[in-house]
Amino acid sequence: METIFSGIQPSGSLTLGNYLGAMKQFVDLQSDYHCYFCIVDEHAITVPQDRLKLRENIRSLAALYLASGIDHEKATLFIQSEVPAHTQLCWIMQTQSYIGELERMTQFKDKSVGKEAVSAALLTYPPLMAADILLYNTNLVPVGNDQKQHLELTRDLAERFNRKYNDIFTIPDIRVSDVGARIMSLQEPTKKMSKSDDNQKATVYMLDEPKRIEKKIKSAMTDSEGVIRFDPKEKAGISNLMTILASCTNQTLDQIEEKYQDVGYGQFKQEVADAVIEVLKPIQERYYDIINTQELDDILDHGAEKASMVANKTLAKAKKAVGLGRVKKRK
Ligand code: ATP
Ligand code: LTN
Repeated sequence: METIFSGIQPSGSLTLGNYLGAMKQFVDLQSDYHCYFCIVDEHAITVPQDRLKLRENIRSLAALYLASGIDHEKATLFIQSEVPAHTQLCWIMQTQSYIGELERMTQFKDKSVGKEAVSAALLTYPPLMAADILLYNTNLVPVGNDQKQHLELTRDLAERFNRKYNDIFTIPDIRVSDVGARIMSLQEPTKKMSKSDDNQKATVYMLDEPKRIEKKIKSAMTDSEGVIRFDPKEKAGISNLMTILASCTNQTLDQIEEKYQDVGYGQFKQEVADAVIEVLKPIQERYYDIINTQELDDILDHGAEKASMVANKTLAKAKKAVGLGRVKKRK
């Protein structure tokens, strides 16, 4: 069986974008692959975080993985900072990374533009991501569209390392889903829906109450043409709502275009809201059942243990390949 690794940052409350672009796919994949799903808290602190909020977000994210349908008996669910091999291999991967290529990353540029002080860790975010993936001999990484560039760099770094030292790392393939790969902001539909957006109206959170979801979708930005047609350039708002509906109801964009030919925006928005609520409601119910239980801690403890066993083996090989530490004599 092939191996999948993916991670989500506990940098805020999860959004509908995170669910449709990431988690929903993870759930579908867990039966066919060996899966590692990680709460990447060390990535989250590359930008300032409130420590109490971060703690809360880490636990909440773990519960949302399970509530969305991740089965801890099939997949390994764990917290990045509880497996020290990630930062250790990251250091080695940093030695293989050029400052120029890191500075060219779109995410780095976006998150550092206009800022006076930017952490060095924001720049070295991709080698940590490469370490995450390479530690588990990962074959496939499912991510949203925005992470493609980081994945391409991971492949470059792994190939560079393998050429220079030993063939230690498996070169991972990227998997971006077609529908739901990029859910856009409800208020500025040319920008992606993001959990760190300051405008609450722009984002549907996975834990938003049904009434709030309905209100947000009803006030989503659209256009004045009055036609439901997929055209992300000219009709970004309507196209985004179509993507959301397609992804929530497993319909194609063509099917939606056909079905809503003679329907007004008001009714269309209502149907989008209903579809989103239907997807999120059962997840929310399971979330509140799990969030305060010891079982959640047990699952995360067990996950970190299982992940460490595999990660430490790869780390040992990489250290040996570059000549770190000692070769211990057997007694
Ligand atoms: P932040 O806003 O803090 O940078 P984020 O909301 O973009 O975070 P991440 O933790 O970076 O979320 O991403 C987790 C996963 O969710 C990734 O696979 C990412 O590609 C996916 N994802 C995030 N936002 C969206 C979106 N709007 N549409 C589709 N997928 C998304
Ligand atoms: N950078 C990713 C989160 C992430 C990740 C990973 C995704 C960290 N490590 C390894 C896939 C594989 C993000 O911001 N979405």
